[in-house]
Amino acid sequence: MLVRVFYHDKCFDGACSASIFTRFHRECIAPRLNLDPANIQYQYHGLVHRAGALFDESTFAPAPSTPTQNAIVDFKYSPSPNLTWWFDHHLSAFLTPADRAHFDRSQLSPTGQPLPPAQLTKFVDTSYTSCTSYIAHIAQTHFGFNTAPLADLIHWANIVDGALYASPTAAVEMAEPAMKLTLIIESTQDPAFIPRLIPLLTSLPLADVLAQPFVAPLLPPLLQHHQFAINLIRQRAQLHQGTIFFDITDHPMEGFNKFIPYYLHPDAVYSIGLSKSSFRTKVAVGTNPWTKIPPANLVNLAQICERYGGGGHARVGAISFPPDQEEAARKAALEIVTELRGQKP
Ligand SMILES: [Mn+2]
Repeated sequence: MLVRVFYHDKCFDGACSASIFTRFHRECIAPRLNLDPANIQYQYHGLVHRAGALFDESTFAPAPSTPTQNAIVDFKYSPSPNLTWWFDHHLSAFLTPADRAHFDRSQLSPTGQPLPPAQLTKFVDTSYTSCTSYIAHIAQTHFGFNTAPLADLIHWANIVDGALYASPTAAVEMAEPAMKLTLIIESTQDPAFIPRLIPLLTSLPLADVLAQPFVAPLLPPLLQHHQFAINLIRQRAQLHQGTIFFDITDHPMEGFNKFIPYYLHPDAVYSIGLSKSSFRTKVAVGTNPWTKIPPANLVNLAQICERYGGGGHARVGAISFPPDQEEAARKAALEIVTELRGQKP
């Protein structure tokens, strides 16, 4: 049998979800299908969010002369008749109401009765912090999967996907193997890397995964870049009236850890960063996740960003400008800085 596992690409929770799904399938589903796990081939395919159709139906096609199952984990639903398994925990799990209705029908027998839990193969629950923890829960309660050896992996998938770091130091100093693996997973440009990593995530402790010869050498240059970003933001960040502003457009970079401003200035409430990458100039507007200010007294940053054509959530938002509109981006950033410094929280 061929099992194709489609997972949220360049995401720690996506890779862990693919790994835990594989182990669950091998330990619980193969015996139900009377298959020797040695005769099952697991293949991994990363999925990214993009405009329009997310899936090319042909990628789910049955393999010639081999029984095939397709699974999607930590990513949107597909109504493809060739989709066997689906697990997601995102609010935006369905692209359309028709997809939602298709999913609802998959929970019923041909006569319209709710299927017993052990016959369900498609699952969504937005109350789970990580898809990894959701797969573990369903696999354990519906199929008798033993999740005990995976407790550490599940713990870290929740911390990373929920950004539940204990402190700015934990978020920025990245002492834990899970955070170092996250840094590598989010920045890899090698399409073969994550598929190679996935099977190891549920067969080795995370520290041992990080020590693999194909993993370990990737870390030092990323940590070096991270340290460069910390030093640059340290030089530029100005904290006044609870709001940090920094402009690093003269050092274009594809990304940096968004908790750095609060690591440098733990007393700040808001942070506005102006930065530049190959494809945009970005105004990033955030609230310190560790602020002691009660949520009711905090400004809704999504509303501010929407005024400038951006968006986001109440606590964190962003506005993207084309790379050649740096001055417009700077003007917007400085207006927002003035507005937030005028707030009395
Ligand atoms: Mn996730």
